[in-house]
Amino acid sequence: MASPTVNFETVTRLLDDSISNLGFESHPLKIGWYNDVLPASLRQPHHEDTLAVVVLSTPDMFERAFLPFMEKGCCQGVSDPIDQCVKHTINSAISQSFPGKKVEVSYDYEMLPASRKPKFLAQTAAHVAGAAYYYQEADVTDHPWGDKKKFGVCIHPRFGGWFAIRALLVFEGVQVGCEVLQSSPPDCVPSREARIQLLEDFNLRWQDWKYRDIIPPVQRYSQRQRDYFSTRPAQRPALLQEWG
Ligand code: GSH
Repeated sequence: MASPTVNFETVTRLLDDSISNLGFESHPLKIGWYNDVLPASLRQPHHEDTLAVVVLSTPDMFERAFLPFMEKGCCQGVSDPIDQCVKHTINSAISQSFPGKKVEVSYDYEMLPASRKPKFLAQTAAHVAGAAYYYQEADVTDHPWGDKKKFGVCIHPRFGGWFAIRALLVFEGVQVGCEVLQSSPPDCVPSREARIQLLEDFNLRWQDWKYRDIIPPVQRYSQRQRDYFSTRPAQRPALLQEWG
């Protein structure tokens, strides 16, 4: 059977057939949209018309992909089981959905060896793909923080802050025409006051999860998932064992 044509319209449908029931979402973009907002040193080394996809994990990822992955016992003793699970899920989806296609995958935790810079800027990619608005200091008029830097944060229109950006897939050699128009991510935190609240909650007390509720989400992480991520990585295997 001939493999289906990969283009801007079909790419996320093909991918979602494999990963949406495991708690992942995919959003297409053109490399040019990403490169246009970044300085040369941070751009992706691909033609501006190249097709790419940003992959997010939603609250379901933990119960639908991670716990079953751990139950198979293939990650005993590794220090990065979440990253391994995400990598395994995305690699399997690529081989299943795009057999024979060259897809370069960068994960959120990967650094470039020479510069030690991240392989891609996850929040920028999610924003330009229209997946989640990246709220930054510059989005707050007359911000009250002087020269105390505040890190920005992405908010998803359905999950608020209850999601994570996991990977950028670049479909080398697949070019997107100029008929594809970029959509802005929904601006779900439009007021100055709420943006101040968001950036302060994220920068000063991210561990209490409150910034994630800046909009009412359709779903949050389960108590089990919160307990897992609130536990230090070294103590997480004991927690998994306790859960049986
Ligand atoms: N590298 C470790 C592993 O692979 O198990 C730790 C992974 C980890 O805790 N990642 C965080 C995460 O997934 C940071 S991206 N958090 C979910 C969230 O913050 O929503």
